[in-house]
Amino acid sequence: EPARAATGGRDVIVHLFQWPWESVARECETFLGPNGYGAIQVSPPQEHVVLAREAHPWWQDYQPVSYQLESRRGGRAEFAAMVRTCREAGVKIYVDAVLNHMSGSGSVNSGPGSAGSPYTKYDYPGIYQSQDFHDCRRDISNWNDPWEVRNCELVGLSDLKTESGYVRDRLTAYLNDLIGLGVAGFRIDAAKHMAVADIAAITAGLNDVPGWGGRPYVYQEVIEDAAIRPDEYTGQGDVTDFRYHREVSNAFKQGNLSGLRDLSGRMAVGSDQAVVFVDNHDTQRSDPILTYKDGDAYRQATEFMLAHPFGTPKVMSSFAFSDKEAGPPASGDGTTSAADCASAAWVCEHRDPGIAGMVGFRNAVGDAGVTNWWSGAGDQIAFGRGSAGYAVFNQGGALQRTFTTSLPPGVYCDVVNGTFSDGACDGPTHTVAADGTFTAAVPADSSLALHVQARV
Ligand code: LM2
Ligand code: CA
Repeated sequence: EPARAATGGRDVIVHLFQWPWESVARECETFLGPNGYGAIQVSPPQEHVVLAREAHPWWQDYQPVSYQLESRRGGRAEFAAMVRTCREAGVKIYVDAVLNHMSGSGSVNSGPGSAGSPYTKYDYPGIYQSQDFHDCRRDISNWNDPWEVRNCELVGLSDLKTESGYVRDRLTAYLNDLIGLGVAGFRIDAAKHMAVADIAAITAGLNDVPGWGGRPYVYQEVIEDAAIRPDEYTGQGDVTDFRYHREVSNAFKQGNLSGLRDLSGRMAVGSDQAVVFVDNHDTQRSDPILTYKDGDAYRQATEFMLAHPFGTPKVMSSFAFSDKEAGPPASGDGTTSAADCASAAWVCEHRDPGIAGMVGFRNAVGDAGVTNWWSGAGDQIAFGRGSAGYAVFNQGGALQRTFTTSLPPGVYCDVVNGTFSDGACDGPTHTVAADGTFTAAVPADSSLALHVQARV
C-alpha cells in the first residue's frame, strides 16, 4: 500500500527550485515552518554534470554522474543539516529523484562531475557500465509506442536498464541513503519513461522514514499522452496531474471560473492520488500558461489551488529568468548563490502574503468539502469549506455583496490581504453574523479568505 500525502493538515508542498541547502534550512526556520508549509521539493541532490561552456544551465542537474550528494547546491553535510533543521521546523524534505537515466550526449561527454567523478556516457566507474543501459541507444522517436518511451533515450540521456536487479538495487540504495538522512518523500523524475513494474520494484525496497515512522511519500512525474496514462502508476504512489495545471491555469488566465466547483472526474486521477500545481519548472519555460510573470491571475490561481480541496497542492517558487536555459544566480564555478527573497533574482512566490495566508487556510479547513458555492459573472466565484473556511475570487470589476457561509459568527481576518499572527490581524477583518452572512467589498482582480483559525 503506497503512502499517501497527509490530508487535512500540513500537506502543502513548495518547490524551492534550485535553492541551495543552507538557504532551504534558513527558510524552514524563518518562514515555511511558521506559515504551515508541510514539505519542500528540493532540486536533485546527486552528483551531476558540470556544463561550464553552457554557463551552467539549470538542467545540467538532471544528468546524474553518481549518487554522491555533491551538487551545485551543497554537499552531504549541508544536505543532512538542512533535513534536520527542516524536520525540527515541522517541514518534510521531498527529493527530486532522477532514476531513469544518467548523463546525456550533449556538449560534455566526459567528467569530471560536480563531485569530481570521472565518467563518459554509459560508463560511470564503480556504479554503472554499458550493460546497465538499454540497448536502444537512440532518441525516442515514436511517442505512441510505450516500449520506445521506456527503453529508448529521452533527449539523448543514457537510459538505465531499470528492469535489471542490479540497477534496481542501486537506485533503491540511493533512495534509502536519503531516507537515512531523514528525507520523507520523492518526486520520481521522468516516471513515464520507466515501466510501472520497475518503479514498483525500486520503491518496494524503501525503508520507513526514521523518527516519523511511516512510508516515504512517492509522487511520480507522469506527463499524460496517448500512449501512457497516469493512472497506470497509482499502485506505488501519487502522480503529478497536468490536466489540473491546464484547466485551472486557463480558467484564471481567461477569467472563466464558474466551472471550477467540482474538478473530480475531469482530472487524470482522483483527488487523493493527484499532486496539483499551477506551473512547474518545465511548464514555466516550455509551455507557460500562468507563471509569476502574470501577476494577479497567477497569484489568484495559486490561492484557488490552496482554497479548493482537489489534490495535494504544490506551490512553485522560482528564480527570475528570461533565458529559458539560464541557471540560478551562481558564482563562476557554477555553485549556486544563497537564495535571497529580497533580491529580484529570486521570486519567492511562496512568500507572497496571499499565497502564504492560504497555506494556513488549507491547514485549517482540513478535509471539508466545497459548500455554499456562489458564482456571479463567470469571473467571480465564492465557496466555503464546510464550517471552517470561506473564500472569494474576483477577476471582474469591484464586487460588493452579502455572502452566505456556514462559518460560526465572529470577526475574521482576511488572510489573503492581511497576516494573522498571535491573535492579531494586520489587514482587513470581516464580521460573520449569526446567520452566517457577511458583507464585503472585494476589489477588482483580488481574492478574500476567512477561516476559523484566524479569528480576532
Ligand atoms: C523531467 N521530468 O520528467 C524534468 O522535469 C525535466 O526538466 C528534465 O529535462 C527531464 N525530465 C530529464 O530529467 C531537463 C531539460 C532538458 C535537458 C535535460 C537533461 O528540460 O532540456 O536536456 O533536463 O539535462 C539537455 C538538453 C538537450 C540534450 C540533453 C542531453 O537541453 O538538448 O539532448 O540535455 O545532453 C541532446
Ligand atoms: Ca527509460
